[in-house]
Amino acid sequence: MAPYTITYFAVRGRCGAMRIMLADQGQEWKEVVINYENDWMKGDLKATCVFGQLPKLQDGDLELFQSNAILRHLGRTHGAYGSNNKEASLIDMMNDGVEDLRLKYGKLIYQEYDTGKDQYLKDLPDHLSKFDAYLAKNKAGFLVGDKVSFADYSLLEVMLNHQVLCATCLDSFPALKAFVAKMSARPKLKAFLDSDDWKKTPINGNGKQ
Ligand code: GTB
Repeated sequence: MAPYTITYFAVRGRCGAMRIMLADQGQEWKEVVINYENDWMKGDLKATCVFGQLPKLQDGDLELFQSNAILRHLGRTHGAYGSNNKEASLIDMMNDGVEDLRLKYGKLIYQEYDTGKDQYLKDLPDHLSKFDAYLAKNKAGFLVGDKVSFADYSLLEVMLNHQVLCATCLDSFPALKAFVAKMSARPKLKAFLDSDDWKKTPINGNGKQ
């Protein structure tokens, strides 16, 4: 039986990275898909959520909200949180950097897609250059240390979304581009990214991408 249950809307959204991580770690999980207009807006699930929002991860008797807390929990559980305290702190730092970009991306998608896309794409290289420079320092091909971490999954997912937004956006960033290619080629991850479960699930809740 799948040890994990993810409860979320029918999008990748804030569950993309955790699904990528579970797939790469060879884990199974169950999806509970919530219809936004009916189940969520008219039902009583929202009132049961700690912050009134999804996603929720159920792991045995642990019920967890906040997507980054979920990533950290899965990182701790599956050995994807560095090899020591120092690496764990650097992984936290990089994941916070990914979160900053994820929030900017979310603002573009949900609030200013029609008016802000040109400016967003002008600003994007500055953000991407920071990840590129950091990755270039680590010959192992991960953000931190010599094994994959939850921050790598999170960065990969945000980069995949950005490649949909702008197919050429990584072209000036060789370390970042190589990172995306190498991560995407990990066998279990590749199988998941090639699956309908991934490909047919919309990236965002408003159809913009
Ligand atoms: N900090 C939290 C985290 O990281 O988990 C943020 C969670 C969050 O923003 N959740 C949104 C939510 O629950 C869903 S992600 N919104 C409902 C509410 O606040 O009442 C964005 C989103 C919006 C809409 C859809 N949709 O229509 O399918 C999908 C995803």
